[in-house]
Amino acid sequence: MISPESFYSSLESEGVSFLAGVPDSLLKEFCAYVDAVLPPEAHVISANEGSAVGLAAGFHLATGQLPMVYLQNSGLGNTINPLLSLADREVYSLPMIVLVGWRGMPDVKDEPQHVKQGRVTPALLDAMEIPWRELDGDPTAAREAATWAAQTAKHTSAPVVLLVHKDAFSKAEKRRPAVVMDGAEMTREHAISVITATLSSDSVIVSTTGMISRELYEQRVNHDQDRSTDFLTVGSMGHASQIALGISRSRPETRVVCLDGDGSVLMHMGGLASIGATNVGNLFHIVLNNGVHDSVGGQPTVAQQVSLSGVASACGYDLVGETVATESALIAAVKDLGSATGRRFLEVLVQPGSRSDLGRPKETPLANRDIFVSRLRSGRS
Ligand SMILES: Cc1ncc(C[n+]2csc(CCOP(=O)(O)OP(=O)(O)O)c2C)c(N)n1
Repeated sequence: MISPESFYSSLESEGVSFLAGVPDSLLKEFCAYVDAVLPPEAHVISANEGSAVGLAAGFHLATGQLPMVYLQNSGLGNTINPLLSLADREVYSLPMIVLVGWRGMPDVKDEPQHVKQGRVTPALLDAMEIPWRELDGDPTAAREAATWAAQTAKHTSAPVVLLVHKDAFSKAEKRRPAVVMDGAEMTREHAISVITATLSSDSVIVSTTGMISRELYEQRVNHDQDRSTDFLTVGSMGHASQIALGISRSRPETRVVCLDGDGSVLMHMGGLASIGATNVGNLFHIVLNNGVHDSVGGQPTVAQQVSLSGVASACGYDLVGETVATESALIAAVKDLGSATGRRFLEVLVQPGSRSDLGRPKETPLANRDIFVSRLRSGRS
């Protein structure tokens, strides 16, 4: 396996002096290490993968030095525009190493949302004419790959990709202790159970990528609750609120709830402006803010410093509740905002972490879609 510390030191000796990215489960040990050792001026956990490319571009323009961007291949789509229309040799020709966690690699079992993305990743990189190499767990090959990537990026003055296999990295030699949001008393899973128990049972729920959807699903199964009201957005991180908006605009009589995460909201925060500017539909947007990307290793998000409620107010939501951190305040706020109309927002501070035996949805995304739409279109919600 590759030690995060020695891989980082290979990169450093090749002149890499700035990193930006969105954390990934396959890269989590490397991400934890750089998050622990790099000062803020040398590392940014960015809102989305495209903005990480932008940050890397700006760093290179300002310093002439070589940056690295890291991401999960799910986020490759977010990078395509800035890689092709900014960093590409035929545009501004900006060198950078792009470290990509390869979820859904062929012959490695993975979740449905990763399978196709994983299969087409090499072809996508080829189509983008970006040179790439794989990084399995071999430490010597990893050192050579770091040298190859840095030399190629500098020589061509363009992006190069290192595609990282599952289990390539060993445990981080250093990691920052997790920060708990001020006053957060509930786990995310408990908050979800309180929310679902308090909402009116005809509410339709669109939940975001990662543990939030998994915990919602588990809770439905464990308590033998109706699952036909839930759309689990297993992929497409950051878009759950817009799926919910699309539903609520088209079915204004339906109570639509979006269960979002702070990392997901930040990823495409412009969506909040679209919700605030909409004057049709009944949408209750709830953000479970644990201040971290919990689903992929717990790396911090800037939602530890940013008031998401303040952003929602500024975007023009009809009603923004006081941020809540306790069970009693959550119940009161969900009753209050849940029975109101228009576009409403509630930020819930929760603790990081999840159960180690948390399951995954047993139904396929297609089966989830089918039971969801048949319920939704039947008018029972
Ligand atoms: C475009 C994209 N980038 C990255 C990922 C990997 N990923 C899955 S869940 C997640 C973190 C979600 O964080 P948040 O919304 O705060 O929810 P939490 O896991 O903390 O509950 C990330 C980065 C992804 N699925 N898609």
